[in-house]
Amino acid sequence: MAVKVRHYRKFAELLNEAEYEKREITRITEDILDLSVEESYKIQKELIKIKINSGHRIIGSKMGLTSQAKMTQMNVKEPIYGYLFDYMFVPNGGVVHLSEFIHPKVEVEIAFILGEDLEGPNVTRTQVLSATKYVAPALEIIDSRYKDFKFTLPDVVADNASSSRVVIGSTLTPIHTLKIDLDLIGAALYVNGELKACGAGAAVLNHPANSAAVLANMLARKGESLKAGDMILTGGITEAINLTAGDTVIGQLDQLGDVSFSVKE
Ligand code: OOG
Ligand code: MG
Repeated sequence: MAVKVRHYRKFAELLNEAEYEKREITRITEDILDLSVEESYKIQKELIKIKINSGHRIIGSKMGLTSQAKMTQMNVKEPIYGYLFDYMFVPNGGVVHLSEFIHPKVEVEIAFILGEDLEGPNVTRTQVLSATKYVAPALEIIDSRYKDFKFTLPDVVADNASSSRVVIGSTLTPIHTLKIDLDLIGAALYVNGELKACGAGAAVLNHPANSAAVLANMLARKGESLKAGDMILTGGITEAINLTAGDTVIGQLDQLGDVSFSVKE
């Protein structure tokens, strides 16, 4: 049974309410067993419309499930994208409260800020690198609206790729000043001074610029494109780490610097 068009809105409303009320819901694919990825992006689109209609503004986009560590952790095999909104922004060194979330996790990522438009199809990593103005260290807080943080690919697409909060480091590094290429950049994630996960930029589709290229090419299939000034999160380099009250989280990336936040009750 395919999803009837009128149902996209219903599932989008359910996901939005779950985020707003911080309450888990059952997976859409428990209701609609054969929900396709294409249909799930239509639900995501309705969800984005609901947020825009309630006065929120898009501040960037994100790729998800771009590393083997993330794909293995979530048992999902294809990259996905979603959108970041103004209410998700947490200043570097800021505080979040556990009460804002259902079951949050954190990931260390590399963010790109474009200096030129990027329009697919066939965008390459080289084109991404020449269109990028700055790169920055980022921490993404993801918070699936689904019970026990478990989902299939279409479920997580519909849920705006689990987007919840984003922290960007205070230093934006002009990409042409990098002395080591982004695939060789080391990334370490510390919680309360303890190393929880580490990896290198290459974990993200061999090079984080490939992730932005995949995004541009996925958007092109929908007649959309990336614009100068856009921020893109390229995806978790390592597996995501659960957050608890009292945590101070620091992401450290070679050349790009640090990014941090803390979690209170
Ligand atoms: C989906 C979002 C994944 C990433 O960086 O891989 C993501 C999830 O794992 O809940 O943001
Ligand atoms: Mg992420």
